[in-house]
Amino acid sequence: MSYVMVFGAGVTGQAVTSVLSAEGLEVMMIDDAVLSPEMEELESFIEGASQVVVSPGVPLSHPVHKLAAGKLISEIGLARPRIKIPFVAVTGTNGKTTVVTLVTRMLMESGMRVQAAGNIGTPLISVDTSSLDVVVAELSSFQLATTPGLAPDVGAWLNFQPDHLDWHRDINDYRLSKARIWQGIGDKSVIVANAHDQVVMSEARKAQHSGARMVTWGGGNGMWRRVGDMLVSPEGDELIAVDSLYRSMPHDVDNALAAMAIATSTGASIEGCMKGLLQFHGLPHRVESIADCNGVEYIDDSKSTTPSSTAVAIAGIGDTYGQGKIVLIAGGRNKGLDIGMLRDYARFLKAMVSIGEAASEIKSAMSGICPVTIAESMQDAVNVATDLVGDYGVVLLSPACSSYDWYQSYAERGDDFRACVMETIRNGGHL
Ligand code: UMA
Repeated sequence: MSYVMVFGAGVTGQAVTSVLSAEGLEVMMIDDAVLSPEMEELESFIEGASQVVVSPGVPLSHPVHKLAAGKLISEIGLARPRIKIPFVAVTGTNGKTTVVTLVTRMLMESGMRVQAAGNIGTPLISVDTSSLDVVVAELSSFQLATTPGLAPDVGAWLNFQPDHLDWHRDINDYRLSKARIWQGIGDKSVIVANAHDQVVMSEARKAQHSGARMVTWGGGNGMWRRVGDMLVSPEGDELIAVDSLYRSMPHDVDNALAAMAIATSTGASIEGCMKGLLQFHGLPHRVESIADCNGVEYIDDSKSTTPSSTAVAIAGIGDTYGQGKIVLIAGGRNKGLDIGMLRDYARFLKAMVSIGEAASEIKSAMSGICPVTIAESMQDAVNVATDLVGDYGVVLLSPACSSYDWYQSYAERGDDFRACVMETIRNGGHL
């Protein structure tokens, strides 16, 4: 009897194995960390399989993708046909988890039974839709790259910046993977797109040939937009003051507008959207203020794993503090991205402390623009940054790199930063 081969024994692989096994299918789970099969062995495992489900973290360069061609199906591809209720899908380089969280709350506050799933944590295949009205999925480019014909009822693409170039073949492959968010979309569906992002809008216009309705947000010309200090609906109604959001950096406003565009396209009421927005107080490790000590604010932005995301954090904080007030701790494992783009934001920086595998690369990229000190540990980095920042300013961890050189995840890195900050403060802070 043939079996389904599941490649990768992480959260996705285990969820797929459990669902398919419960349905009576035979499943063989393989993982490089446990087995690391020789090429011939891998070929023979694949030969005996009816289908091969590859986990999202397995890069396109891994031989399994080529060897299993014709048999490949992603966890999202397996899950999608099982979902018979409205299906909302959200992708984008930055802000996905925040927007999915906001949309989920807005729908709940509108009286709908809703669950968030996908890259946010719970695999889509594990969601029991029998007692739900709608599913909201956060989808990464890894998940979309191996999922054709997603056909969401509401599909949103938030923004596009270089990312994951250590996983994708190149930037175009990354873009095409993201564009799959709208593949197979029907004429009763809704395309939600960022009016300010040229790549997103160009792909949205192509997807519009399906007859799907387009809803835009952002900038001065999006349907959902900011006018003065107010967030405004497509009808021109002033809904909520920017100041009443838990924070009002430009990306917070973008996230709020995107979430309202998505939630109302899914049936949320304006009142539900307002309640969802007002209850939201941010997510951990995303420009999260963790301590204030004698004029110095410590901010954990460990989730910023790309230079573009770090740039957004620097610019937002720089807007409040003025120029030359941030000491930035950055570094980790570079995902094949151009760290040099941070040079454009150097006016907001007083100094940098670089960490991890990319420490020297960062020092060279910022040479002559911003002083960079290399630190050997997070505690060292926090101590050095605290000494450098002086009496007033911000120590910001916004690494622009993944955490996998020193940590298991960005969350573990953020938690370590917090612990080190507390230790520094206990030892007298910068005084
Ligand atoms: N593995 C191999 N060979 C490889 C790579 C990985 O065998 O070449 C094995 C590892 O040994 C490990 C397993 O695969 O046992 C891990 O699989 P995975 O990396 O696909 O991770 P999962 O645990 O299945 O979690 C995935 C997402 N992770 C990634 O895409 C890297 C989770 O997103 C997601 O929450 C979960 O599925 C449920 O959908 C995390 C993430 O970091 C948060 N996502 C990236 C991001 O947000 O930047 C895209």
